Amino acid sequence: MISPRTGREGASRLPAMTRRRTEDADALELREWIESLDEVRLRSGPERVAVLLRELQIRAQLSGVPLPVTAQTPYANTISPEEEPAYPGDRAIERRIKSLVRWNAMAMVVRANRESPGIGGHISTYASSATLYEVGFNHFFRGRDDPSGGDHVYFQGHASPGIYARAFLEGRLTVRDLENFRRELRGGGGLPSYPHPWLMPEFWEFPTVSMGLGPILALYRARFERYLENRGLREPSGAKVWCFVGDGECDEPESLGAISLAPREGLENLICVVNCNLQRLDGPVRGNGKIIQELEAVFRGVGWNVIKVVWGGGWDELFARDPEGRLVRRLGEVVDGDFLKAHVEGGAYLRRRFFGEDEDLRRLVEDLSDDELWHLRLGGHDPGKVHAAYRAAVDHTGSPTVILARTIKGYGLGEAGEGRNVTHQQKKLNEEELLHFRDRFDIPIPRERVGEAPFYRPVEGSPELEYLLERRRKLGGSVPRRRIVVSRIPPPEDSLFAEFLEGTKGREVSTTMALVRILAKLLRDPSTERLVVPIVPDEARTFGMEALFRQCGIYSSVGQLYEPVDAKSLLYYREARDGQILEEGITEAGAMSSFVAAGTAHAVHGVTTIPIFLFYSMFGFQRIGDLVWAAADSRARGFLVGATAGRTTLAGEGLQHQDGQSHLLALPVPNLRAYDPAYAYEIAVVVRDGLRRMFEEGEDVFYYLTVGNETYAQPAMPAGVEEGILRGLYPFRRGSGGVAGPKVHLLGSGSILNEVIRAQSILEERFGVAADVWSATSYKALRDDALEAERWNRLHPGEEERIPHVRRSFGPEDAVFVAASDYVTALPDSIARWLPGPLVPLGTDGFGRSEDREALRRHFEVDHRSVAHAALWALERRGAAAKGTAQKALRTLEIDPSKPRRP
Ligand SMILES: Cc1ncc(C[n+]2csc(CCOP(=O)(O)OP(=O)(O)O)c2C)c(N)n1
Ligand SMILES: [Mg+2]
Repeated sequence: MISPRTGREGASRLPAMTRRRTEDADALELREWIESLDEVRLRSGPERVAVLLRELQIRAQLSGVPLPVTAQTPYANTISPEEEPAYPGDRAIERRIKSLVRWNAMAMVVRANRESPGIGGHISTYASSATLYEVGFNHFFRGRDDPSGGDHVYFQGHASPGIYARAFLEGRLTVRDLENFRRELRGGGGLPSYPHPWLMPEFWEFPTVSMGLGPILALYRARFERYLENRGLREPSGAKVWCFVGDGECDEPESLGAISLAPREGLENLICVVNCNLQRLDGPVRGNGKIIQELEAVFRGVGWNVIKVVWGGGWDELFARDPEGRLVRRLGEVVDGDFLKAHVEGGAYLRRRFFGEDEDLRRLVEDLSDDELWHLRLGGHDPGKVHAAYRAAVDHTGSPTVILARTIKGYGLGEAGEGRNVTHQQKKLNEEELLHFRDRFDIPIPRERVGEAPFYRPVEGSPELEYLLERRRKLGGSVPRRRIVVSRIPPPEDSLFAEFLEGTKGREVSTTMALVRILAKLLRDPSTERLVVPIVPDEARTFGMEALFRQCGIYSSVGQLYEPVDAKSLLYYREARDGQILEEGITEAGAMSSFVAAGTAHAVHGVTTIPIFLFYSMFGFQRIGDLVWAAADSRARGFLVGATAGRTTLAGEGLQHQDGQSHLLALPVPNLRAYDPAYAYEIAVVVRDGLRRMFEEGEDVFYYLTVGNETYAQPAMPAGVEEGILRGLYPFRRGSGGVAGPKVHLLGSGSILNEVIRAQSILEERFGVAADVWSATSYKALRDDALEAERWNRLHPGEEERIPHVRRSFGPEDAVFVAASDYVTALPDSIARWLPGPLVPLGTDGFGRSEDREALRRHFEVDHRSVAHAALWALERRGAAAKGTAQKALRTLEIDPSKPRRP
């Protein structure tokens, strides 16, 4: 290094010097630099020092000096041209392949929209990322047959036409498939708009299109892979998780909110590629700023290895001819909005706007024509640069890598939308635009046919197909591919559940305690002990799970580097490399992402695991509903457990905490089985059934159970009710005394069943009314079953009618119904039309309150008095009780009718 004052070469360049003299020289040199700095500061102020340091930083980076981590580096490529490895493939043939993929991807969307205007689809996202994907397909993404078991690639959802188009060239999809893009319901099938394992279970692995979910799911997937390895459930494989993300997508909290986990866990198996086309749907991502610089700071700040791929090879020479770094500096000043404008305006504008204000810069590009200047490629469109970045990312150790690749949205569309604000929505190209596209990418389609936008696949045996198939063979087969390794887990012995069926003989326990006990036993049962993955977002003590810390340990990739404060206690906070519990901290989204990773491990990692995710029920479906939807789409299996559930069962916590709606939010999730169990035996029956269906029979369903923290004596299971428990309704206790007139049926769920049982006694003892009590374990199950039967009957009018479980449960006699639960009234209402009599639904609509259970149940009118009164009112309306009965009962039951309904 040259000293700024003496101009002398630094000691590090003089190997012949003795150690002592080298140290002296180093010290002297350092002193001189510091004195220079001080001098400048005194003479010209701190601002000038900052300017000089920035200049030096640019100089250092351009000459290949690795700099210590700082938030931002100059607006230049991280990898210098000298560091780029030679390209391992045939660039010309790869370009031809890529061009064909581009064409077919575009043609799919154009043709779909010609035939069905408004059917949608995206051309411009893939157009911007084609090189990012093709370099991956030809050189990096390993398929399932690779010894690693394959990489896990999360494709940007809107790039799916490109992924289909490549699968078409690989011979995995047919012309008909492509013709039926976004026409899934057509005969012969079609292709879904976006990656959905539910719809293409042998193709897509990961749903990504709800922005932000791909990144967080990928991140926790990478961590889960480590978990499997550290626990000895899978051999370390070296497989990578590749996550392709949009730059606009990075604004979703899920995209960046969890990124600090990855460096903390040293997830070198995670590579995130951000397609920085500087645009989102409506316009620029950061018109007034620089998204690449912003993302660099965010990722680098938490310890990611950041590789910027901003400029293509054509720029290298310009930078080389500008050792002062004027060009990098200027490009660092230009805001993204200006870059976008320059791309649309062309070379003359670019020259004037970026190079025109500085004599040296003008000279730097004077031997380039406007057109040449304009066509200098960006980094994300240069396979050499992209390859170098991927190579560096794959070889990097110790931390995750993010590649920030600068691209152009709608690349190749020209006037039809390249880089324009409307490009995201561009779905139609006219003949002229198609011709332009054909010519730009040399697609061998004759002029007279271009207007039809025909799909193009070279003949079998052509060099392009041979090359592409050979590359994929070498890399372990096609990607994406979802492949299930069948591994059936035999269910635990029935004896595991026996104690729960017997009841607690008067001892008061909560359903949460019962569930945690089942979990603890599964963690000891030979068939499930290693495979259960308990997941909690910092709530284990709330649910009484702390004994599990000791029993099976909390997973930590580094073990436990400290002595826990409670080391001497029996239940100390034990972290271990092979710990089993995923204690995620306060992130329901992260915990849910772990649930998805564990619940799909059979299809992604070749190991079946059984996730049991316990969360504060209010912060489940309400907060992370979209991740639940993605879990469903992913065909994840496992148990979601909403603990401290129920608007009135969770006392004291008030409006934000008391959950009275999660079962309603669970209602639309098609493959979810949701239960609101009242007693320990109901939980045992549901969990046993879930284990059988999901892990023995391999059904793609998952379960949701709510459990409460109210303690009460758990009764023994009545005989013969298992099927009813699973189907959603069974008779818990019949009323005594045969009274003439309509039958009274009282339905109760969860802890509110106890109120209903009390109401039964009140009705009998104080009003002489006999009522049957039913436990309604799942309105969702009842409704799904009834809808199914109803539909069948509608479509098979001549045949014997199917009778849904809810209807079959009750006799043909005249009856009235009261249904009470700790959830909103919409739930029981959802089955009302299959009941053979009028229903009075009682529920907890409205905001919760900080109060005790008794007051809460009175407030929401789901207490025993309200249930009894509702039954009397229903009877009176039916003409089966004397006029005035309900009015009188208000007084007897101490119900204040003037109490306002306060949401
Ligand atoms: C959660 C969510 N919100 C909104 C959308 C609608 N949407 C689809 S694509 C898009 C813009 C994407 O921009 P970017 O992430 O930059 O991707 P690009 O197409 O530019 O590569 C939006 C807003 C969505 N899919 N998901
Ligand atoms: Mg974008």
